[in-house]
Amino acid sequence: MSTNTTYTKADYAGKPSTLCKGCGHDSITNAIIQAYFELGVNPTQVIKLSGIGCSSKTPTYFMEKGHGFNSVHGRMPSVATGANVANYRLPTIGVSGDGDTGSIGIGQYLHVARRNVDMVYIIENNGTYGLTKGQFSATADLGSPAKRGTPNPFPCIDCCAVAIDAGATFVARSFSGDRKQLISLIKAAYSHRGLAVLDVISPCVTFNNHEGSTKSYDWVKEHDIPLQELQYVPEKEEIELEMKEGDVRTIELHDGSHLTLRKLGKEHDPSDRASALKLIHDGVDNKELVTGLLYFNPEMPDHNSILNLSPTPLVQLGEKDLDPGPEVIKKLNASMK
Ligand SMILES: Cc1ncc(C[n+]2csc(CCOP(=O)(O)OP(=O)(O)O)c2C)c(N)n1
Ligand code: SF4
Ligand SMILES: [Mg+2]
Repeated sequence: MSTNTTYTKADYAGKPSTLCKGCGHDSITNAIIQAYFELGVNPTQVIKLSGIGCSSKTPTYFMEKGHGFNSVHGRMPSVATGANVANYRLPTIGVSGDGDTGSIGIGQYLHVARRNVDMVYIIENNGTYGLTKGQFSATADLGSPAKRGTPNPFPCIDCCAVAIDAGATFVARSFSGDRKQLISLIKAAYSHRGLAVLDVISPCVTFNNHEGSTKSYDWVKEHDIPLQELQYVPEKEEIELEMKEGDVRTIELHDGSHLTLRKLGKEHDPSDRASALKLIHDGVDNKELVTGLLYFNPEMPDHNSILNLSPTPLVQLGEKDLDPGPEVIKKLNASMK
């Protein structure tokens, strides 16, 4: 439920989508709109970024008055890092595709994770290059057939495993068709200080929704194993569980809000890095799609804290604030001789 009385839901909308009817990416856009509306985020004061792809078109479809930048293919992470360093007060959300992140952008992705840049990073993962008409991306599973039947000869890159290995501090997987889980995870990702990766399986109805594809709606529905039932509780609200009884655990996020997790099936401790990686790799081997919060580490400082930036965002510093004066410059020059 939303306690947002400052903005209407329409304030979070963008231009009408031009994607194919039924594309998973549109469901993710709707979940972003709902989550940011419920959080009460000022929709004009966000940084929204993307690379290139059908997925990367989607920031146009939400928070129209936010600060948007559509970067080069696979280069969103470096633009996001720069934007976040320039003004850490504006929350940053990046939307990417499995091609944009797992193929051409894999190098930049590793470094944004390693630096723990404070942003929500959503991968709209359909296992294919939708925009360029259906080639396999690096997240397509080994043996999963293309639309004309050719099996993928290469093993997949798992964007969650790679992010955990590289140093990301909040890593979750979801499905565009599981709106409730997705909205809770987006809200929790927003409240986390550091890199929050959401790898969302998002079927491409035009090029990768056929029988046998491990990114089709039918396959995902049949193989989805949610780890937890999730409930996001805002900072100001008391934790009143809507959940049925069970094994419930609550984690506190950096802004004082909470995420409660009720164990559904498999035993998993999201603070255990090694077991998160094992869970993901076992999932690939056993053809199971494990969704939910996979890994969470609130202890690591985020990129801006590591850089020890001034409390005033860099973008607001004037010439006077930045000029140390002739004496300091003289000393500095002398020290370099
Ligand atoms: C440097 C560069 N190389 C290749 C392309 C062609 N290209 C555009 S989008 C794309 C793949 C997009 O796939 P993905 O990120 O998974 O997005 P989707 O369309 O599936 O949502 C490619 C290869 C490009 N635009 N720029
Ligand atoms: S081609 Fe695929 S990914 Fe692109 S809009 Fe259509 S369904 Fe979505
Ligand atoms: Mg794709």
